[in-house]
Amino acid sequence: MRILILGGDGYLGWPTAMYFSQRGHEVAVVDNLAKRVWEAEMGVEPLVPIRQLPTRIKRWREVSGREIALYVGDIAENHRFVYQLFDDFRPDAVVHYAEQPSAPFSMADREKCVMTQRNNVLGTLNVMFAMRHACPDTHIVKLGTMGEYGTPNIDIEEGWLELEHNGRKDRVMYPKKPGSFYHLSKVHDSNNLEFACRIWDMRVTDLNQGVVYGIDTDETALHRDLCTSFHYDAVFGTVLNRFIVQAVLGQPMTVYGRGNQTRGYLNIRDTLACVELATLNPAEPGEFRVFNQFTEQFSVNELAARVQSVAAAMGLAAEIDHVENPRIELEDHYYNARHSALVELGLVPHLLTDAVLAEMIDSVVRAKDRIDPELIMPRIHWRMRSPARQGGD
Ligand code: NAD
Ligand code: USQ
Repeated sequence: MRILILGGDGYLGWPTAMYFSQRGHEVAVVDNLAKRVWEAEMGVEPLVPIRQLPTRIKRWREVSGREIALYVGDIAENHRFVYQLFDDFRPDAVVHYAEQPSAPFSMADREKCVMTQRNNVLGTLNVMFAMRHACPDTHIVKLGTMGEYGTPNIDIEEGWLELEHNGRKDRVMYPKKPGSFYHLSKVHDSNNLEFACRIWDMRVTDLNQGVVYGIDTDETALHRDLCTSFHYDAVFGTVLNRFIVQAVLGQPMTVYGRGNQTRGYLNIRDTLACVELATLNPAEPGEFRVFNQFTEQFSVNELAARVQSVAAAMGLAAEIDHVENPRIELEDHYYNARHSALVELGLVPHLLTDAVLAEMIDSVVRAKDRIDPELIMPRIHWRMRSPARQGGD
């Protein structure tokens, strides 16, 4: 297949590009390198330096003998670039990762909130319109997030809900209660894509992905220049990746609040497997298909305890600290989310075993000298101060 990866310089996009390339697909990546700018703006760096995208592609060619095509451009702000891209590459499938992915970043101030929603929502709209023009039958696999649902007090279904009201029945999109302006941007995307399915017969799979953890995939492990960007800072780092780094550093793990916040999690290797399953089994024309993409659910306390126990077995005395929660989120709540569609398509999950945790700890130990302890504590709070007190907006 001809597969276009939007956001191909990112944590998930780059390993996905190599994964499909390794399996004989014709792959092109698109990125405007914005994440590298946002990192610079926030003063953070991935744990291990990552090569420039053209260098990674060159190294991949040397290591695998395979080509990955590159398009550098902004899908949100440059619609002409997007139209040209689709006219030129004519993909059979599009995997869309190209968004600002951090909840804390989107909550920092007005500018970052607006930038996040503008970038994410307009990028997806430009892609929809360009696909309608150049390749209306192409399937789009869009990365959404489990956080679109929030933590409702009822079971979470896969995207849709059968409703009975005053004696009548309907099938509606599952109600959303997201917890940040970033997560909200994904809700807006889902609504726009579902509408495009209804009016243009687009084929869409919305992957409501849980929190991803992990450092290596089979392809990133082939050469150190192929590694992907692993963040542990309080802006772009996700919770398990952060806890591993904190354990290695000997700094207490930062459980926010009471720590009973429960989420769906998956290994980065399963992200690739799920995206492949969705791509090889496309949605029908007019179908807005939603998969909840995670393999296990844990509370933050459970994750911290797991890391602590594996670290102890490796001679690392990891402590757990309950720090003030910088977010506004339920800390004690019901959580039961269905996630059977991908398993029915054949997903065999990589679960969070002690061996997986030990492998991650080992990798981080090798890069321990590069950890900057200053980047650990959260500085962005959901309870924004008033502009007058903050001296800005
Ligand atoms: P990432 O920031 O590492 O990758 C996103 C890439 O998209 C970056 O390289 C960035 O430069 C690029 N990009 C952003 N806006 C762009 C634009 N307008 N034009 C072109 N390129 C643009 O993020 P990630 O962790 O790899 O996440 C990828 C996707 O998966 C995101 O949509 C994110 O919301 C979603 N997701 C991630 C996780 C996770 O735990 N990492 C979980 C659920 C969903
Ligand atoms: N948390 C802590 N301590 C930390 C960091 C986080 O207790 O040091 C808690 C948070 O309060 C939250 C949970 O861990 O309750 C998850 O936080 P996270 O930062 O790992 O994940 P989140 O902000 O939800 O965002 C990440 C990705 C995002 C993706 C989302 C999937 O950055 O791109 O959409 O995971 S989901 O959470 O399912 O919506």
